[in-house]
Amino acid sequence: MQNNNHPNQQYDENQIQVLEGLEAVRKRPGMYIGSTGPRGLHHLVYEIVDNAIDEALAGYCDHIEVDILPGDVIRVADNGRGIPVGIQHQQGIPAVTVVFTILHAGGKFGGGGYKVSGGLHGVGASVVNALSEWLEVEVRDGSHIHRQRFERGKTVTSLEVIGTTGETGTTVTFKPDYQMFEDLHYDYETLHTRLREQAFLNAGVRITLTDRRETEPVQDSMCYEGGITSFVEYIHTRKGLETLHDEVIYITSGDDGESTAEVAMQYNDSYNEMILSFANNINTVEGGTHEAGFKAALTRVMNDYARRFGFLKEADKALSGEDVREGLTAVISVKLREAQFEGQTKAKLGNTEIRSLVDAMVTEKLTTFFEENPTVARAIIEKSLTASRAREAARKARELTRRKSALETASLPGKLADCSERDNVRTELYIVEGDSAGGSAKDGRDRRYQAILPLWGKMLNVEKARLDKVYTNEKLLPVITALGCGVGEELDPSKIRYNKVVIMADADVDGSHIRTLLLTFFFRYMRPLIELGHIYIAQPPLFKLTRGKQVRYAYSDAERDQCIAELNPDGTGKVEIQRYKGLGEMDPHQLWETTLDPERRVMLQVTMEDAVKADETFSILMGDKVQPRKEFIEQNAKYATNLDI
Ligand code: TTJ
Repeated sequence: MQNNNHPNQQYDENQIQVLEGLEAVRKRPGMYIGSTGPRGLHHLVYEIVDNAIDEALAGYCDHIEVDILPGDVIRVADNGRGIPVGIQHQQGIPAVTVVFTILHAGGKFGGGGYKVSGGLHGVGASVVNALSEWLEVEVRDGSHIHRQRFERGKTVTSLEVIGTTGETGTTVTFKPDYQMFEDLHYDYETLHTRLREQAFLNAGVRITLTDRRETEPVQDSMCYEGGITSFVEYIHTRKGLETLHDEVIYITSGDDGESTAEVAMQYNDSYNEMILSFANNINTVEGGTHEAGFKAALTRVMNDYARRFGFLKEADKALSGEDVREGLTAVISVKLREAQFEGQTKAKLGNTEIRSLVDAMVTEKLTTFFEENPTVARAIIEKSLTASRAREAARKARELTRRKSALETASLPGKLADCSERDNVRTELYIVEGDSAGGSAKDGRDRRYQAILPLWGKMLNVEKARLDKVYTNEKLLPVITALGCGVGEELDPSKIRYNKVVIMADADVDGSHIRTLLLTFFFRYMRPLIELGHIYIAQPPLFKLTRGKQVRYAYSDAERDQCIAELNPDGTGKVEIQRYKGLGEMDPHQLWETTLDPERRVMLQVTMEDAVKADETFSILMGDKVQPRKEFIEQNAKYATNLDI
């Protein structure tokens, strides 16, 4: 009789399980890494680096090296204890092999570090293995160097000793599989930004990124002893913002074994709030309980202090959340055992216990900080009081505009060419920069469900403007009234008059500015419309290619070349190439064919991530501090098209 625990049989069963598991990853890669585009490709690196960071957080590693090798091969090395090479009894194979071949095995072996779960994060090294043409792991255990190689998730060499060493650590080298990804190119800046963020979030861990694809290597080594405090300082320096008080306020709950929370915050002299929140080092773009707890506590502490020390008199209205967050930059980082991620993009923390943890921590420690630093407290409270007064003035200005527009025949903007359908299921609003493009769009559209709003007037500098200016601005007010769903605190997304709101601007610098302006405006004052997926960006073609009666439109240089090849396969005929410099060059029919017709147009749905990027770009482009703007433009000159969202 065969024993169920017979090692060979168990090994066979495991092999089957392994193959089925990793096969599932290759069948539906998107389910495991979100996409097979550039985001998914870069996600592979984060997935591996996360494992090394866990080892660092457990206190056994202080340096992580990430190398981009020729051929876009990635190598991640740490100086931790090394993944265990001993036989894991449950599986009957070495633990390191388990890590790379069994789905969801992760790199955790009981205790140490926090378990990351949910969303696309922490799917594990086996997913990276499954999606790599090949992957090699090397473990240094202080005496031997062990190595194992896999191809497309399958073990091709058993774990072998290949040498001796006095060092400890783990090195993972992999080449993403061209059968799985559309584009295998790694973008240095994308990795740099993300790894810098990880260095801020994990104080004291050194992360070195090196690009070795060209003969001359490019390198950034990042280590921040100050952690998230350094993060806040970095944001203010990079944006060139003047701070209201010298020191970043840092608050932490300490580690109770279950979870930790930390907040770093500092006020600047702008009018914007920037709260970045993280749960288990994952950027929670949609916020969640940690952010809610922080905001609730901040509002309470500020009001209590303002009342207690007479900044607010009995008859005065309380400071609102928006008042106390004006000009605030804050980084919130929580680490917990079983993070639950919710929301549209799984980027919202759901654990309810974290709300009270952060709320209690901020209430207690910020109150103490204010009591011990009355000068700082005073500067912050006075800024909030000013914000409160400005908001009150804004409300009055808004009422005035409302009354004014009620007197006009219709409350819709005069330049709006509305659609005939009133039900907002199918309706679309095209916001068009420039009168000539607006004219073509009006004539080319399907007027049953497509409305056109041409924008005019000077560009508004939102960075310097207060809400009252936004409400009365000639450029933005027509957008607010055309959408009909209110703005700011009074926004009611269910009242929106159009299902899709499409920003349509030229593919040049001015067009890029107007897109950034509108996205920033939506992000700051109508954020739920982005979250609900109402906002789009039109993609007009860049080229028209004609051969005889055949016409093609191309949206990029690459596509242009492809179209030329298709129109002219034998290279004998002549293809006429027209480059569209602006939407104004298209006649109504062309505009319909390329940009308006739902059957043929190319449109991008704006994500919160796009909006955050626009907001940052905007702050840097429009901010009144010249230095970082200059640097930013210089740094991004070669990425001019990346800037354009
Ligand atoms: C687990 O507990 C015993 C000692 O080793 C711990 C461990 O797993 N350490 C570890 C894993 N260090 N580094 C890793 C690791 C590093 C990379 C680059 C990739 C992966 C999958 C794991």
